[in-house]
Amino acid sequence: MPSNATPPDSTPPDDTPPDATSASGASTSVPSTERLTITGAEVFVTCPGRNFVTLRIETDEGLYGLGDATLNGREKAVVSYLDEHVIPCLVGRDASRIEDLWYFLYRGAYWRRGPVTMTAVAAVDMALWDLKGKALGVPVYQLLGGASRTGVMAYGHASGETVDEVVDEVGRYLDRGYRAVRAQSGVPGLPSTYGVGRGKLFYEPAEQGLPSEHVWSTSKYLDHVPTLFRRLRDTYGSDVHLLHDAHHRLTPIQAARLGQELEPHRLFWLEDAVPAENQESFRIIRQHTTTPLAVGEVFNTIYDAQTLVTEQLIDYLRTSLLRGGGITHMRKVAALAELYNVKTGFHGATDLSPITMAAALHFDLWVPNFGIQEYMRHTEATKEVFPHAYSFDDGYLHPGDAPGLGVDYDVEKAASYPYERAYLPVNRLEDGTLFHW
Ligand code: EZ4
Ligand code: CO
Repeated sequence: MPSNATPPDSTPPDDTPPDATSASGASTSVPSTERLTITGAEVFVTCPGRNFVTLRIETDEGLYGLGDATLNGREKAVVSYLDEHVIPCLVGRDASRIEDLWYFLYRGAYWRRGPVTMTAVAAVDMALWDLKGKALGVPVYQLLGGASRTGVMAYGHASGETVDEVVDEVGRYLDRGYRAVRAQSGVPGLPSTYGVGRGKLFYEPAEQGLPSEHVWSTSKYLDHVPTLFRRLRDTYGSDVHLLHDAHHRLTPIQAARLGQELEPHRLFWLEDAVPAENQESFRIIRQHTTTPLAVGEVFNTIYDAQTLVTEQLIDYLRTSLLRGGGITHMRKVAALAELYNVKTGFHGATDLSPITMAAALHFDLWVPNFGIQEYMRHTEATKEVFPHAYSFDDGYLHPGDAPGLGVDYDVEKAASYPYERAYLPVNRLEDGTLFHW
């Protein structure tokens, strides 16, 4: 071992020994959760309809914790990051020290942030919260501070090639009890549109094989969207929450125009109006429209949202636990957002596994500034591979009361669905220019 290496189980020098005597002379007994030594960890890849990467951390107590490590279209990069660079460092460490391990992986890497790194960090973090809940015999939402609500409002995805199809599909969600529905439609004059599903009540963004290509016209899109929401309001009235995702394709001033034109239809939110690398873009949109704004499914850390939150440029932050470094980091992000009246609205597409969904639901049930939870149903095969305690009833999700996250991973069933290369599509303008999503 090199001379500057610290043994994994060493106690930091400033730790107070458990038998220390206080200044008053009384003996202070510092309660401590028992040490839970990590004995090993394994990464699994399965494709029950789509690819998922799962981290399982094992301990000397025989308990294991599960974390989601799926990065849509870049799955193997995270597998390698975990196998080669994270797992060797975990073995022998104390799984009960979640915060310390988070900083070990974040600060210790030197190369901070980025989707691959932060997905790997999130996978470890989820697995450690799962382990702590199991070790203490409580669901994770109890560890966070307990339930702030009785259920987690979810929104579903309605889509169709035509406005008529979308209207019918929104109706199907309302029949199932949903209070909130995202609506996306094909655009007249464009052969295909991302976000328009291939099946009823189910939508999967990635496609097997190499990336397919869509053709995009912002002007055709902008002319069409207000028509869709006028029809939806005329049909279903004002009670249902309606949401829409622009997938980062507009300029700030185009987003401002769309926001204005949608104001009469009172959207719950307009999502990803512009690419958000440039947080200042939202100042322009905000100056022009009262349509609520949501962004953040591609963010990795608090720094991606700092300006947006502290200048109150958005209403909902969509960074999922999976992209944002897990529960440990996202609760700091949520606390900052709470100060500025920004609510959560976690990403919950099918490319986040049931482990992320479970972790999100524990977080959502607790977090004071909860807004809404995206919920795209997984395939039946996915549910078999990941048996879970969470449930949907009458528009609301609940994480259940199983200890930890309440999700398992059936290694044998998973093995019957081997990895298949899959990608999100790419998007080109009518003249062939490669465009934003
Ligand atoms: O494009 O999850 O709001 N949901 C979305 C998703 C994302 C995919 C990317 O992997 O925008 O469909
Ligand atoms: Co989105």
